[in-house]
Amino acid sequence: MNMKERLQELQEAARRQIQESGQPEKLNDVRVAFLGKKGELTSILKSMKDVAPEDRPKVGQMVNEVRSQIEEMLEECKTRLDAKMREEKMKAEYIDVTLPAKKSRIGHRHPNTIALEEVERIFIGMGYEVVEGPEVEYADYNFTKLNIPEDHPARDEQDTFFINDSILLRSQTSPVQARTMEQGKLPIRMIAPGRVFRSDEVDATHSPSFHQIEGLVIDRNITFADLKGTLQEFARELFGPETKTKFRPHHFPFTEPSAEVDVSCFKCGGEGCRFCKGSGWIEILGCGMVHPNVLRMCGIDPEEYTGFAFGVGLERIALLKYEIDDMRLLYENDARFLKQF
Ligand code: 2NL
Repeated sequence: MNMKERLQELQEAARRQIQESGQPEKLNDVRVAFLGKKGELTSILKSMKDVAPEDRPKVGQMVNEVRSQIEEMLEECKTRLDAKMREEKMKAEYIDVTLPAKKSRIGHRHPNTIALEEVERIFIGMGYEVVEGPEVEYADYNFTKLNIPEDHPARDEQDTFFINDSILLRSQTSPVQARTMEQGKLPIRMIAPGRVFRSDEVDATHSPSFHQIEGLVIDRNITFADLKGTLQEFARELFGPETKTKFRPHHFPFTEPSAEVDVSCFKCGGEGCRFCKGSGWIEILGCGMVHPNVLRMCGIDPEEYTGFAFGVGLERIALLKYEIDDMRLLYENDARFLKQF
């Protein structure tokens, strides 16, 4: 067999093996078998010494042509195999993006937070600012500046958590308002929401730590009529447009005159039901005209400025609005309870 025939046969054998390889690894074996150091083509090159010297350039050229033919076939086959592999991979890893997704289970707001944000929304709508302050306070801000002197029974009544003689856990959020008044920027239209502390036993309506929202308006010519109108509007927005309010005289040391506010029962509309214990009214907050002593102690001239203030218990609002009958449920954080609101 002459050189040309050997080379043709070799090329043919390579073509067949390349076609049959089917996998990139096998294809590599074929490359080694034909083009490698100990491969078929190399051994042909080694037998060049048997070729007549005048034929060597021609035979050399043929060898090179066969080499590049085989390389080309290898390359083309590799491209084809890679494409096939990729396609198979795509099929195997196919994701149906139209399938329904796994429901992500996110939490949601606590009923206290829902109620707080509702109250904030109402007052922000009336032009109020939301202001926060420290939970650990000076007795001075918590009591003295609010017209509750050293020997006043309210200091005992409120059963306060004292840290020392002059520092305590605030028993109301009014110290935030006292601090705001002291800053001297008037007029003031603010609410102060936040955690407060009183040394109470835990039961269905009491907790040693609960939340209050207090409101304060200070300007020239603020009257009890402004107080009534504001709280009437607040009650309507919170409990519905049919809600009526009733202001009953009351006493707070920091306001004069003072009142407690009842709203008509939003369950029975005032007829009397189990919810309002037959009276048709539900007590929701305390309020009054800021006492001149408070204004004076906070650096405001009571001859020039007047104001009103009010305080509501956040938990009380949440319990009423969501018809929860035990305050303790609000603190247990049982997800089965919380997810109902
Ligand atoms: C209630 C009663 C009230 C205030 C809080 C207040 C604050 C300042 C001056 C005057 Cl800085 N008053 N706050 C006034 C009246 C009542 O809360 O029963 N809260 C649950």
